[in-house]
Amino acid sequence: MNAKLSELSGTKLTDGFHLIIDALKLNDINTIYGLPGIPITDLTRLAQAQGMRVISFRHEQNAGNAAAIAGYLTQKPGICLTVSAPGFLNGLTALSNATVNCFPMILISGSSEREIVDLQQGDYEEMDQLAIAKPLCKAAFRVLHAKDIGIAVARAIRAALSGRPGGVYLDLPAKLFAQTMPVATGKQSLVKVVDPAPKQIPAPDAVHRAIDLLKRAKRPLILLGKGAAYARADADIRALIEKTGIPYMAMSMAKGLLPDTHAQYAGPARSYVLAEADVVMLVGARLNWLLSHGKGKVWGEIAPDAWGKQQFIQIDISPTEADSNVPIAAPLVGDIGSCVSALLDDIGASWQQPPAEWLEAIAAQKNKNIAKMALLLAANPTPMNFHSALNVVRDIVNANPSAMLVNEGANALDFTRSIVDMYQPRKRVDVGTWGIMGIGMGFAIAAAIETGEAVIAIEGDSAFGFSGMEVETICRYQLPICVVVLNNNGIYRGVDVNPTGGLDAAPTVFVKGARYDKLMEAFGGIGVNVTTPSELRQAMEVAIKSKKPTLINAVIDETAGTESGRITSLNPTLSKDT
Ligand code: ADP
Ligand code: TZD
Ligand code: MG
Repeated sequence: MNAKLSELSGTKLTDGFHLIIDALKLNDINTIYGLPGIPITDLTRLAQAQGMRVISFRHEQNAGNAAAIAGYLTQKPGICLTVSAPGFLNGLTALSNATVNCFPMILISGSSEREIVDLQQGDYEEMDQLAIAKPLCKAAFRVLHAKDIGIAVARAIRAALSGRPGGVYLDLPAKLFAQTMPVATGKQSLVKVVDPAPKQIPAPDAVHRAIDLLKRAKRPLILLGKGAAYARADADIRALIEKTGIPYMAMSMAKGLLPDTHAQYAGPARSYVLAEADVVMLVGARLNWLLSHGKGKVWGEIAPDAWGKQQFIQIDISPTEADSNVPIAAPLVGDIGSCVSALLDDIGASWQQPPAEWLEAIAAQKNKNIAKMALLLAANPTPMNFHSALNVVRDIVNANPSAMLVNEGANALDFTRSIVDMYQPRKRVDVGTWGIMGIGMGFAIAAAIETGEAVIAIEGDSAFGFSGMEVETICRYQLPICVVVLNNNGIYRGVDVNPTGGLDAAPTVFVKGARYDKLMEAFGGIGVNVTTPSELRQAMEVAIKSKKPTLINAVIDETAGTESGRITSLNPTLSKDT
């Protein structure tokens, strides 16, 4: 029925714009991270008018990263909204990264007219976006008729959240938005998704098998990954660890699931326990490159061939994760909440603590490493180095345990991960599975929006550059974000020279003495330049207290970093003969 006819007959109409917003709101999705333009400008306006929070970014990749981490932090898919072709492609990196990291997210992009795109007749921002998105995310859908919007949004939500979470692409051709239908029919077409992430209960024999193996272990270890943090089974995970007395390790985003100061935390003895454990129980962590594929190299350090002889229990929602790198003796397939609670039921009252020999060996190793680190942290060299700067951050996080910590860079990442203790679950978000640069400001913005907590972003100067323009967004929304740029004049270090003697700087080196703090001042935020730990401490304390957008340019010794941070071993080296 066209608009005129409906007016005549008195039927009120709705359109594609309204239906999309109604469908999201019906499913308790109330925030959109995006960037306006044809054909979705009115969608952003209408969303705001209808009471949704619309956070408008300067580049879609940052909006996409914001949506992705919002998904991780809330267990609801984060929404990123972009224009067609280039905007879509800008968002796609974030969608793909979300999928790789198992973060639930939906990228909604406007697209050009199907008829023109399919005949390749050169429409405005023409691109077959659905085909491009498909291999890079968990699921991709296109909606051609307004009556299908409800079901499409439902499918997208279910695909993002169920099983292993991930990124979903929703393609909305421009014509869809203006399509109308009677309000009542439109309402009926919407779907409230029931139980979008159904529990997956593990099989009892798989639970017994896991417990059996754990009981026989002489040197057991529990390894928590970000899947465990995402699952929000915090109390049961803690109970399992404390009841069994088994030492545990946390992957970077699982830090704080139990406080890093917990007596059973083996983090400071990482290399030792990874090499020496005989049975390792993985809880929402994959045996990918971050764990040397379970085969024996730990962050570049070659462990004795113990890894090959280790036995694994793996708790994961994805059945095909088991045996992906090494044989898994006891796969436990299900959601982490159900699996951990089944394990707790099964261990019974008469659990034997792990052999004292193992616990003592870990404690000795841990104490040795902590003492070594304490010396480095206490030193106060000039210029400031990563350790003396991060010693301050460590204290600030200790004093503000509910603050969110965002972290990217190479040395800036690796040192922060090992120096800054976390105390609460899901407070640390970082470069994740890909080790991707550019998540910084997007993650920081969504962390502030979704949690309402103060956010501390510890950034390498290179890492910061990937999303630095979003300081304007931070100022515009007046977010309580304190960005600390650990500025060592470049990628890894600032000391490389151009071997030809030419005028171009070496590829890893930036403008010396750059003042990133001025960037924040340009938009009305607080910028501070610091060269000593006490100046850094003062500036961070003021920032956290004031909740004002702040950027601290922390001048770090440009010789302090190492190539690739702590993953030097992954770097192919030049042959000496070439
Ligand atoms: P990390 O990088 O911290 O080691 P990974 O991203 O490699 O963590 O692994 C996370 C794992 O957690 C993935 O294999 C994913 O399938 C799994 N996972 C995510 N959510 C759940 C859940 N609710 N229950 C069970 N497994 C989950
Ligand atoms: N591009 C993208 C998207 N991701 C990447 N990981 C890289 C490039 C390569 N890369 C790293 O792995 S770390 C890094 C780059 C460019 C920056 C390191 O420099 P930094 O940190 O200033 O951020 P440090 O403290 O100087 O090591
Ligand atoms: Mg740097």
